[in-house]
Amino acid sequence: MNRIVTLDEFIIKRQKDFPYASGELTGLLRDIGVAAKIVNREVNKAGLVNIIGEAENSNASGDTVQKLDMYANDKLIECLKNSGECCGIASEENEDFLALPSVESKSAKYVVVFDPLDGSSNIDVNVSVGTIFGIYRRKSDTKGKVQLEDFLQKGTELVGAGYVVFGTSTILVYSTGSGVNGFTLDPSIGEFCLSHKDIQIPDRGNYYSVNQGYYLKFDVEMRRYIDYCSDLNLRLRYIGSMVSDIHRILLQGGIFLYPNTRKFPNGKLRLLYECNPLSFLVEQAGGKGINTKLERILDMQPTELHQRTSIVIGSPGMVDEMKAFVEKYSTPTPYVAPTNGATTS
Ligand code: AHM
Ligand code: MG
Repeated sequence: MNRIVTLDEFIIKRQKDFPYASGELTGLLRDIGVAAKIVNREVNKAGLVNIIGEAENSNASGDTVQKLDMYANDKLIECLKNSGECCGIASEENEDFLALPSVESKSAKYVVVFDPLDGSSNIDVNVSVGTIFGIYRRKSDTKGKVQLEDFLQKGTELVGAGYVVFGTSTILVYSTGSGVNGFTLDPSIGEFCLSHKDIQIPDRGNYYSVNQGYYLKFDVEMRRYIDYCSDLNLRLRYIGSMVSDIHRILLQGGIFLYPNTRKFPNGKLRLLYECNPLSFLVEQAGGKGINTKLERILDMQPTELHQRTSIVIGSPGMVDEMKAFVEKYSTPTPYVAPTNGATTS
């Protein structure tokens, strides 16, 4: 029988591979693992809320029943606050970032960005949801308070990122920039155990993932590409939790698209909380992530915390092919005649 490797053992072993590592990132990852177990416990019993008795937002003991996404948000903040390794947090659920007080007068050097429960519209119907996180080294002076600039860093500056999918089993996938590994929670021992070692995304896959209900609202080149996927008999899979769709694509190959629509001219998904961490992981596994302007997601300079972007992400061969479609079919910028009397050649 193979010996089980737990998430904690794995993280510590990885730290030993870096002789100058101080253990702070290690501590942070372990704290995120703990938060994931707490959220998992609550997600698993979400369906029981109605049986236990949800009246006027109160449960049987009179406590206020929180929406699960807010619960996950609070638990992550709590764990990171107590960790002492993190000086600031930005969450999809909070308007502004939070500066955390130092623990034992220690000045922490990392900030964490996260989407506490991605795909939360799926919770009530027992469909997979997930937590996404990204870790940056702070840029501002560690003596002062954390600043907005500490969060508005390009994805290329990520020192680590990951997600937890609460699906048929609970899986935590993370990378600190040297490969991607996945850990499945064994509920009988309460440990995440290494189950997906050194994940490599296939060059192509049989799946495409897009909300085809918006087809008529996409730009023409995107519609052509989606028609092409359908012509190839690729299988359409769209869960409505990006993290779950990306998990399948990471393991089996494929492409995920959330292009700009008329309602969301810059795309819907959040650069900081969803697109950057997932692009970091997909790139670490050999894949690609770009926007519909064909810019690499990780190279985008964020200008605000809740910035949105379009995204095309997944198997490298398929993202390149989509890129070729956009280049071929996108409408050329219309010629504007000079108005100042200057002549053109
Ligand atoms: P959320 O973070 O509020 O849950 O929204 C993000 C989710 C993604 O997980 C998913 O891919 C997308 O929104 C679904 O949006 P739509 O219903 O427009 O297809
Ligand atoms: Mg989300």
